[in-house]
Amino acid sequence: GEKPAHLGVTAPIALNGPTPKELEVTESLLAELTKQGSFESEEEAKLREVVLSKVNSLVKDFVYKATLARGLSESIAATSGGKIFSFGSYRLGVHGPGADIDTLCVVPKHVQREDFFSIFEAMLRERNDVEEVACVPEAYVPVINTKFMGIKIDFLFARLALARIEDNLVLHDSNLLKNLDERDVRSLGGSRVTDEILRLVPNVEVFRMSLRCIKLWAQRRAIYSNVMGFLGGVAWAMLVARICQLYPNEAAGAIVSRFFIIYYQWKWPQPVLLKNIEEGPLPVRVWNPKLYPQDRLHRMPIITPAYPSMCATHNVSQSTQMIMTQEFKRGAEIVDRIMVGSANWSELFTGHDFFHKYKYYLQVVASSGSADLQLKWSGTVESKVRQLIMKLEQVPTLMCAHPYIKGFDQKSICYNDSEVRLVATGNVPEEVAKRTEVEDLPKEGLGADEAKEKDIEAKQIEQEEGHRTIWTTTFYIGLCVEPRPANVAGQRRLDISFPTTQFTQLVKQWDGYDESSMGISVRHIKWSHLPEYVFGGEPRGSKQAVKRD
Ligand code: 3AT
Ligand code: MN
Ligand code: MN
Repeated sequence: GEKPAHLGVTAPIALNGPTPKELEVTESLLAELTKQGSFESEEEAKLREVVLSKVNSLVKDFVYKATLARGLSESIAATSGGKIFSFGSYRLGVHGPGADIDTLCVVPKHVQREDFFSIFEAMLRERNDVEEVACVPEAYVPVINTKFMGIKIDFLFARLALARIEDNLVLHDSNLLKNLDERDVRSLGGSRVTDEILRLVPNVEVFRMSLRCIKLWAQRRAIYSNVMGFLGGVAWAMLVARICQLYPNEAAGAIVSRFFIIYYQWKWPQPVLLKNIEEGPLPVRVWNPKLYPQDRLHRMPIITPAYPSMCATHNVSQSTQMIMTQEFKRGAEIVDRIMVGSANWSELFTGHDFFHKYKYYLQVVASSGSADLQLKWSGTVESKVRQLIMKLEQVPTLMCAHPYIKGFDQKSICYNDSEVRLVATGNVPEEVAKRTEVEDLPKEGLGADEAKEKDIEAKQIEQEEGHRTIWTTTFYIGLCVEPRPANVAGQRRLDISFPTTQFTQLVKQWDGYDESSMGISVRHIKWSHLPEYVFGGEPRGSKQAVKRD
């Protein structure tokens, strides 16, 4: 058919190119992004290419070996092929120094998923240039996390219903998804979405620079987290891509400016779409609020462009939507001033003030007796925090329950049960604080081995000295309470016992929950009782100096 006149579900808003002023702010944006460390070095970029070419041969080699191991002939093995596709921030071209390379390994039909977690895993482990091989075969999207010549790689696996995987294979055709295992369909999704986003933006370079700016801003403002009900990398990318479609000839500085104005005023729950939602060959659901009541609950729907289209933002709650809207407004105001020359880009990237903002905070502590357990237990609790947020939103006097985007990991040496109890409820006594250290748990599977090593180390100390090591991960939720009406005397009571009890019951329903080795505690504390570590070494400031809601 004929190429459409424009990309996107509507015609562009404007076709003009940048004004001299817009070009100038785009240049200063590039300078600021560079200064803020958004770009990797040339050496690192070259190293990534070397790594990718080695990984590509390794995957072909894996297909060859797995084909022979399945009893097929040497000639079939030699022509079975195999191909890698990158996705995530590296594929989009917006990755920072030290970012991982998300890599999908595509194999022919006779190579099985078990082969990936045995033969391929062994091939990784036997290499001298590979460290930290961690398999997570039971995950929703099964993955091997590793480090190849110092570059982190997440390996996904997809087996297609094809006899051989040619070098020129592309994953665009939805018919490729027919007759596949659900896990293969999900694993292909990340790559198909990333490629589709790139196909749907009019100018990839402009898109990249704009997205770098938005990612940095969202990270600094603590609104970059899909799990906690904000947006993750894919959703931010789609938001930026839509603005690029609406202003196809604009420069990055102008795209960022329109981004804030448009999303501040966006009529949610009107969805953000990069193209019309397609039907396809699978018996799976495609996002459709007319058909599915569940999809009508999405407050800020941002829909992935590759079949089967899904909502990338189903975790957004009333509170997180409110916070993001405030941030869009702040962004619009600052960029307005940048455009007239009365502010610099650095102001946009100023850090959040989450730990200065509220009078009361909820402190959620997940605790356990081993690093390995803590990795899973804290992940489970983290994934349920948004359920707590939604329950808190039902409390009449609570206007907003604002989750912080990450938990704080610590490790405490305890001498007795009473100390253990105090640590597990967030009341770390002064003596125990001296025996407590910040201990970042290896996130996202990478370093499950590392966690086991830590456990062995802790067990040795315990046996020698009779101590117990307690791992804790603490999450914070800022509480915004309705101001007491002037004519009503006395304290406004805030009763959150119901949502917190429901939450602790919910997390304890987890399959792996074990009462004797895991703890969960929720309590509310005043701002002045926040522990020092949340301020990240900065002075916490005086009570008067901060504005709190
Ligand atoms: P970084 O530069 O790596 O921080 P990114 O956007 O590449 O940013 P990730 O590597 O975490 O972020 O994720 C890349 C993609 O992998 C995004 C999403 O499609 C998929 N993905 C990430 N985490 C999960 C998960 N827990 N389950 C399913 N898919 C995931
Ligand atoms: Mn990544
Ligand atoms: Mn990754």
